[in-house]
Amino acid sequence: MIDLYQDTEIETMDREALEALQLLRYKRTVANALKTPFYKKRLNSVGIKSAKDLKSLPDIKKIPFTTKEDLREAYPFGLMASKKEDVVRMHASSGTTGTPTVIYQTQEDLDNWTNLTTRSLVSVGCHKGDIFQNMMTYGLFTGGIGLHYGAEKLGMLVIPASSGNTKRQLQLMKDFESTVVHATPSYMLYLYSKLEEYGYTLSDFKLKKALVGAEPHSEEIRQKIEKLFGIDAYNSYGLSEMNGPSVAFECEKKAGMHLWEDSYYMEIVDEDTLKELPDGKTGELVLSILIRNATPILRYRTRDLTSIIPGQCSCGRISRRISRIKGRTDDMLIINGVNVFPSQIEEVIMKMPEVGTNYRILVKKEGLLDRLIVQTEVGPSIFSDDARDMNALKKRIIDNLRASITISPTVELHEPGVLPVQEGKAIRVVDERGGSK
Ligand code: DLL
Repeated sequence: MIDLYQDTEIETMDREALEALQLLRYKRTVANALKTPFYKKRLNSVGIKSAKDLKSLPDIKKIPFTTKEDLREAYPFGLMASKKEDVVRMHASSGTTGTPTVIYQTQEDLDNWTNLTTRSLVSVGCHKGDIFQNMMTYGLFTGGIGLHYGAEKLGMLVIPASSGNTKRQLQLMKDFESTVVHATPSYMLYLYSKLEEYGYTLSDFKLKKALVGAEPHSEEIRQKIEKLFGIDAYNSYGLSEMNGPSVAFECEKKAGMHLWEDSYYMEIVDEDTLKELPDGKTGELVLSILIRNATPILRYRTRDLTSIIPGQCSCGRISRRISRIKGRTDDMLIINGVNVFPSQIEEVIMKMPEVGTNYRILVKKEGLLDRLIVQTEVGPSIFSDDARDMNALKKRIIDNLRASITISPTVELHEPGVLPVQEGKAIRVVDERGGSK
């Protein structure tokens, strides 16, 4: 018998009990936070001198938000709340856009995180006996190592393949009969596009599920992965500041991602007014981590845009669900005054069966005007030398995009394999306008 839940008591407790647990854990986190000079100053400034000053969950709203800049300023040790000798692991963001942000974990913190990754794997029907090929990067990035321990704890056979080396990935998948893979959605599509070149067909594999995350992707991309490989694909969300993967995970119902509320306290706020938004309304996700001693982070502005899906999931889990990440507050493009999210473009083009597995959005300045260029690969059987066919397809893509984003982009069609591919997170948008966005 395969268990439906990893921890029935926690996953199906009633809301009152969950909120009591959240308050208890929030207080513990605040007590830890007060050990760091950064939070001591912040919390004291709003009258919180000890965890006891937090009498109920609404009191949390008094706490000022924490931003990425705050974490950068605290680099390298400013937010460490445990004794250095009790810390057993660190992770850091890549720091490509500035000083990296660092988080630390004690052994207990790691055990708590592992518990969540195991829970997430169970929620998508993984079990002992599965062969888990982990194609996320291992290292300072949390994607690889994060799910690794959870999968081992569940009893899956883990292949720590890490990212890249597509030829070897395919060989491992075949020879060791991988049943579950973990990768970015863009890499899953790339993997598929390489099957033929390396001499494989789908019948060589025993693959059943893909866990995809770490980058934004539309429902259309999920469906494309599912259709191409003939498998189930599940969305996984997380960020290094909150440990990494398994902050929120889809369950087998595929009806939004359960944000594990016993471990993370979530709020959705209007990104401009910072006022809390009701369920169903899209805004910025704000998270507090409730299960980490070594680096407490309170009311962190993730910059990710999502909404709380009203109502309870039919799987019976109490944790509320968030919708697919729509983009980031800093992702939005302003094209000649019109707001466009890259996700809107992806949604439109990936609905069209003629469009292949890769695309890129370019934004340029031409004189005073912005120009939006959408480059898409076309499926191998579609690409044709007949200019009339290709022009007709281009026109259909432009028409569909105009109907959604109200502007007409230039569309360029490319043969499969021409557009650049990244090993880790895909770079979908290249904005060449400099600071003039
Ligand atoms: O990407 C952690 C992770 C690893 C999640 C593996 C899932 C799977 P960071 O590198 O810190 O951590 O990047 C976090 O990536 O704030 C989102 O903007 C984006 N992101 C992560 N998962 C998703 C997702 C990892 N499922 C940032 N959908 C986040 C959309 C996602 N965006």
